[in-house]
Amino acid sequence: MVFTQVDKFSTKLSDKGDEKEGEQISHENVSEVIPELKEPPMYQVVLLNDDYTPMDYVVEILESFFSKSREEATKIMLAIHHDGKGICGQYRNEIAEMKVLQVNQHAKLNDHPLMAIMEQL
Ligand code: TYC
Repeated sequence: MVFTQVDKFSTKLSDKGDEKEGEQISHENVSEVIPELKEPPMYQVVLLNDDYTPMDYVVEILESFFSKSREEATKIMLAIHHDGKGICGQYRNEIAEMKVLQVNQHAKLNDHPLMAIMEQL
């Protein structure tokens, strides 16, 4: 049985061949090992500054949706306030999308213009 692992994301497609262990594998067999899709991209969730959302509310959002400590959340909130935007965390697509939706929905329900977006890394 031929099992050629080109990298950890490769898959064996054929059982053809009966090389012994350590035996060189022919090009014919190597071509049967097709790499699977690349690792999915990561996204950063970014909070945008505005003139109206209370600072305390932003700190609460960072604590509850992004698991930041009070101290860390305060630093991030102030960085956003000064720089216009700031990174809250990095996630895979589905998780980043969910965070953005949850934050924007929460802000809307509480009548704040706070907005989260996601950016592919
Ligand atoms: N700029 C806001 C204020 O002065 C505070 C704020 C910080 C708003 C971060 C949004 O993502 C934000 N009240």
